Amino acid sequence: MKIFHTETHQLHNPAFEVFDGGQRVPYLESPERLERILRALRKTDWSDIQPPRDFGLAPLRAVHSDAYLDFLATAWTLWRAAAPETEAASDRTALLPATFAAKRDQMPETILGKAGFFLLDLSVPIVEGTYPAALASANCALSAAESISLNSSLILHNSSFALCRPPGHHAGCEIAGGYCFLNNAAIAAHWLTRFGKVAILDVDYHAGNGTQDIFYSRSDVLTISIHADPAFEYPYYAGYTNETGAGEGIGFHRNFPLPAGTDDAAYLQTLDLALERIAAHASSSLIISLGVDAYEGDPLGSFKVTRAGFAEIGRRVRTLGLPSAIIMEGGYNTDALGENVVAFLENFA
Ligand code: SP5
Ligand code: ZN
Repeated sequence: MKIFHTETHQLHNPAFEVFDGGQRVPYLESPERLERILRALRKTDWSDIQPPRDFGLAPLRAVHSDAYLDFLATAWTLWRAAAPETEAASDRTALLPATFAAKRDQMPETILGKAGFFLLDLSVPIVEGTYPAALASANCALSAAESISLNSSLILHNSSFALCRPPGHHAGCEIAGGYCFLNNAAIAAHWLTRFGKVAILDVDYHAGNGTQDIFYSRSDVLTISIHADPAFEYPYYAGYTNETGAGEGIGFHRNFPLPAGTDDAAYLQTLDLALERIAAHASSSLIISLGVDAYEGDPLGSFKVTRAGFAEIGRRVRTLGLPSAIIMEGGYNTDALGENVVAFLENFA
């Protein structure tokens, strides 16, 4: 399997995030996550790991607004430049606002004001290397999309994996959140629409609110998310059953919220419904947002999906028989992360 990966992700390494309850904790979405997955992949005999190609900004501009991309590109420099001369450099290790936009019809002038506008929560501190790392992550997803195609067609039954971070599925058209800055899966999916209809299946434990936002009014990209019920879990304000698309896109978004404690059997039952909807879409390719935070031992999750569960989820998704680009999202049990990802991917190797 072609796997796209670069060390550039290491540049995004904030010292902390702020948890619900106010604790400042070490950043869970850490470079170590990918190191652990890489180690597990190197032990297999089917991993062909290569660096991504640079696709430039055009594929990003197709899903994110110019104002947002411009913010990400300049945020760190502007934030450092705004520091008073008397301030110690150590007081400004990240750009993280404390005020957020409840309404989005005014754009403040200062970088701090803009940060509150473009960030959703306290899990997306911007550091010096955030933008280059996010670009590299998107290029891994685009390279994975490109690798399931050849000249002007898709290669049947072919699969690829983007081993990338920061993840993407919480990033909307012009908002970062939930460790995500650029929506890698959405960028790859839009790129693949040149070959026909696309489906996105999001199995991360959290609702894919960013992906939902980006394709909500479109019928060419079907978006399906299976996740913890937002009534009790992040991202709280999207991911409900009654959100099914708007305008042209009505019927082309589906959420499958599940309760805390969801085990393999309950998860797989819902997966089968999701796969039926995807089969009916008759897309020419599939993007899988692969988070493994539904794992029973995940520090952010409440589900009880096992390693064997991930293997079975992968096996059933594979039965769709679609050219598939698998994009890495969440998963925070670093000890189990590599083996869980391999258990899923093996079906596609
Ligand atoms: C890509 C991805 O998986 N993003 C997840 C972002 C979740 N952020 C919410 C963090 C809430 C922390 N709550 C602490 C509960 C510890 N048991
Ligand atoms: Zn997640």
